[in-house]
Amino acid sequence: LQQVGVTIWLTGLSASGKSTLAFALERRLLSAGRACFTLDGDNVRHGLNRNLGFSIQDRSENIRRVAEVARLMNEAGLIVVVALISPLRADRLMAKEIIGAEFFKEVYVSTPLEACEARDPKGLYGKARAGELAEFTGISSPYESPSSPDLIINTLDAHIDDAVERLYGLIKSS
Ligand code: GGZ
Repeated sequence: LQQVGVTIWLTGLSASGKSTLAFALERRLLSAGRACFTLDGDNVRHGLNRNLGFSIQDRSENIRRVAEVARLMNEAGLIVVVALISPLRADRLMAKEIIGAEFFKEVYVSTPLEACEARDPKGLYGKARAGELAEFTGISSPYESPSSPDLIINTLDAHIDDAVERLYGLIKSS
């Protein structure tokens, strides 16, 4: 069994479905006997990155640290699934450079803002619209969509199992 550590980097808005896809892909990989680990923004921000907020600078540092951890895990042979909003092209490019272009697959979870806002599972969009939450991605902080991602998943028209198979295909072809 070939064990090459690659990083699947999911970028997209809050509530776009990144975490759901990441953990579903992790289950798929583990059941295929592949060692993998998911680095999810919401989780990492409770530990390693608990001192970081949502300014442009702090997001950049969040992304840098996660990319460095992903690289270490790749070196150890793990497949890493990253789920971070990672809103700016420059920061995603930095992540690609840290991890190494050949081990980095960029996936755009392209669920539109209106759909993410309608879902609003944590009420964050509501708070952002009410002015109670500053620098919220898509409302009061920018999101730059990827110009040439390796894969695009729109959770509005993709079934989760199909999306996971497409993600799995990215790993098999690497
Ligand atoms: C964006 C925020 C914010 C602001 C809190 N902007 O959907 P969630 O709730 O569960 O996950 C989001 C998470 C975003 O963290 P990331 O580390 O992925 O962001 S970045 O890559 O930009 O550094 C969201 C919650 O944190 N959250 N405040 N102002 N998302």
